Amino acid sequence: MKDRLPVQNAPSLMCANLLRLEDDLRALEAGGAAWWHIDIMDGHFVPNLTLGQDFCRAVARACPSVPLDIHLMVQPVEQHLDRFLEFSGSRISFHPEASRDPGAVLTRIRQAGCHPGLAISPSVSVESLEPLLADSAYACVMTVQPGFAGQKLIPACLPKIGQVRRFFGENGLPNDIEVDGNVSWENIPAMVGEGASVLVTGTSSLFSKTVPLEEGCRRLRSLLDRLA
Ligand code: S6P
Ligand code: MG
Repeated sequence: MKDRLPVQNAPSLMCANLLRLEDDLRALEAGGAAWWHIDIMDGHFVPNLTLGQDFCRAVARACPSVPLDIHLMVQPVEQHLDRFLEFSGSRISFHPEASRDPGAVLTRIRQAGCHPGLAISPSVSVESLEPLLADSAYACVMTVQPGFAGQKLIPACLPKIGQVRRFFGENGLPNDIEVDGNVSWENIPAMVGEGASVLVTGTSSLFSKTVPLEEGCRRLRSLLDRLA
């Protein structure tokens, strides 16, 4: 497992306690969160509605030491993209099948000083995205259907992490691969084994109702140390 990128934690804030969001942010920041994963859903591309631009602003203001990792689940991407380009230095991923011109979206995100990523839905093959992947800063491989927290892993999605890792390797791209969906204590070893370098942590791990966030962050760190 040499030459692997260090594995980072990107807590999914739709799973946080929104009534005590700042407490959760502080606990996660102290626990080593590398990115704030923020799901933007439009009730159209996915059936759910979630967070938006004002939420991103509030988080960026409250805790600027951790950059945003914005996951757009909106269609058309072009209709909402501009709202998120103000978060310079952030990562912004989108689903290319929800865009009229995914190449242009990658360019616009980059021109705004953000890092463009491709979110890969379970139904979309890695091969079909190769030209776009070559122009992206990272990939977000979804291991559940986009739309809801608390789903079960789709096992057929796991090898896609390895496929993207090989594609980036063969093209000399030292890009992160996020994995998003049912990133549980049980699933993390296989996900990291395939080459995931950013874990979107949600209800399956850190945001359990029974274990405090601080303890969850310690558990994650010790699991990742063992896998290193
Ligand atoms: C799902 C969304 C995810 C969820 C995350 C929740 O559409 O993109 O980021 O927030 O998957 O984690 P879990 O552990 O409940 O699956
Ligand atoms: Mg997400």
